[in-house]
Amino acid sequence: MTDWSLALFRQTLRTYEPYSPSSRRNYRILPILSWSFAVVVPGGNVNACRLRENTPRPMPRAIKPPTPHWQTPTSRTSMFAKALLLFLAPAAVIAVDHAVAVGANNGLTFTPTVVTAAVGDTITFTVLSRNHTITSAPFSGAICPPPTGGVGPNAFDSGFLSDLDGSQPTFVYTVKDTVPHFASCQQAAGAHCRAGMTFAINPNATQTFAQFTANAAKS
Ligand SMILES: [Cu+2]
Repeated sequence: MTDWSLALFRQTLRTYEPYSPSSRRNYRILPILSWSFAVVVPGGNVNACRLRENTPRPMPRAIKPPTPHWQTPTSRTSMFAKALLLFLAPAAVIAVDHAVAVGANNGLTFTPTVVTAAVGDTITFTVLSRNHTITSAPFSGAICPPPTGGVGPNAFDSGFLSDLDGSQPTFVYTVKDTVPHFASCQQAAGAHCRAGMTFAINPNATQTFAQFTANAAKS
């Protein structure tokens, strides 16, 4: 195809640009023009195809690729949160609540009498009869009644909790260390305490629950 015919054809295509506002009408005209070029100019159709390939087409609607998860700030936050959870998980998993009944079956008892607990564990005392306290006491000496507020580091004292109305009140102690803690009841000026209403958290070989109960009975 000569330069002038190519130029003319380009101009024709430009004139009848398929995407111009009057494109519907031009679509009808364009094949006729193309055909005439094919007849008049050998190779015109091939060039028409080439030209049409070069014709700008509407851009496909942009599809934004998803941002890689390692680049988004939220992802970084969630990854940090996951790492933190993994770090904290062991502590969260091993924290246990130990249930202790106080005065079950109208007795002067703690059930169970001994709890082995880790730091962070909780002990939930539920008073099932009468009116009692859960008060930390010394291992020996003046045990009964244990003093108000309890004895020793990380002492505890529930105060009087009455089940006389059937409300079954509770007291929750969170374990803060692993040293032995002993407890009893303040009721009746130490009578419950001396009668064996005794309890121990983490007793050991030198400070046993049996010895504490024996000490209480004598106090
Ligand atoms: Cu009591």
